[in-house]
Amino acid sequence: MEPTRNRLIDLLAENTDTYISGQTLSDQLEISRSAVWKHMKELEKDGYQIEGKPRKGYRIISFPEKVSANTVQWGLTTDWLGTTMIHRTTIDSTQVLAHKLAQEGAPHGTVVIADEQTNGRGRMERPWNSKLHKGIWMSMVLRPSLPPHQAPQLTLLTATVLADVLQRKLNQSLYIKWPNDILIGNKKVSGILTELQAEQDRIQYMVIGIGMNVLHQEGDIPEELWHKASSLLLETGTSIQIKPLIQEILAAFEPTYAAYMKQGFAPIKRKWEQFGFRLNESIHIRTFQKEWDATFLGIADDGALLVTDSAGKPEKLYSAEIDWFHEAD
Ligand code: BTX
Repeated sequence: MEPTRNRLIDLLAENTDTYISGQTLSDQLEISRSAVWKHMKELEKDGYQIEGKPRKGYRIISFPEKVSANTVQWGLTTDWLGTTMIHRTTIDSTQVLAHKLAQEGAPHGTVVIADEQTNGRGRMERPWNSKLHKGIWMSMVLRPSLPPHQAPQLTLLTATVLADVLQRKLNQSLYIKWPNDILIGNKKVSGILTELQAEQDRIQYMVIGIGMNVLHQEGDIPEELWHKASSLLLETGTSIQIKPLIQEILAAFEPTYAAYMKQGFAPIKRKWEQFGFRLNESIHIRTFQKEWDATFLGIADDGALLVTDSAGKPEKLYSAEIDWFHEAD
């Protein structure tokens, strides 16, 4: 957020029980009184309720729940993630805008958030339902100095961050279904889409998209997804506010990413396996050549799925059709 506006909110927030004069604000922020007034009008548009009294000054009455770049950035505890933030009420896909901004040179840590996506996408161009004000629809631009083959590790890292944040908030068991779904019970509440612009040996930038169903009630989920999708509200009975949840995810992502860049993938792999759906259980696998019942052993250092082959030896899988719910006889 613009630093002046952030400081203005800080000043108002420190003085909620008293009025603070326009002159004091103008002195402290080193801007003119008309500039103070303009900032107030912008804050009101974001849903801050500010009372202005002649000869007394300004007092903040309520802080918005509304999501905007200002409201998310105020109180955000990150150093670089979300310092550049773009919010749209409606967008085709936050991935599309994030790619465009990245190509135009947007800095590492740029975040794009929308209240609604009209053309949200999952992997392999599958559609991602993104209903207005019901969930988190967000993309992060990252510029890691990594070779492209390590990119899948960042998908798994993101999944551990989401699982950790949700577990802290919900006190409910949840799972990560390889590679990128967060499940509560057997239903998907969140998905991650990692896209990459890379040269042969270097990532130029990545866009990590996070979709999370937060406040959907039954009618908000399309009928064709009822059997596999749900929301935090439907699964836990708790209405979680979207703005603080975004802030928590960003605040948890930043140090996890920093630790990964320093220490590598091993801690992430351990964490991922704590949440791994069907770990050490039987799953059914189909590839072009064959199909077999396997035991899910975990994930390999490069993010591949580790299963037993038909002879019972460990095998890495990068893509296959997996029947996760298969019960061995
Ligand atoms: P995925 O390919 O693993 O999952 C897509 C599949 O999930 C769909 O084919 C459908 O069956 C199901 N699905 C669709 N919408 C939902 C939903 N809201 N909840 C649960 N299941 C659903 C997962 O892809 C990656 C999703 C990333 C979405 C984010 S939102 C912000 C960013 N912008 C964007 O366009 N995509 C990402």
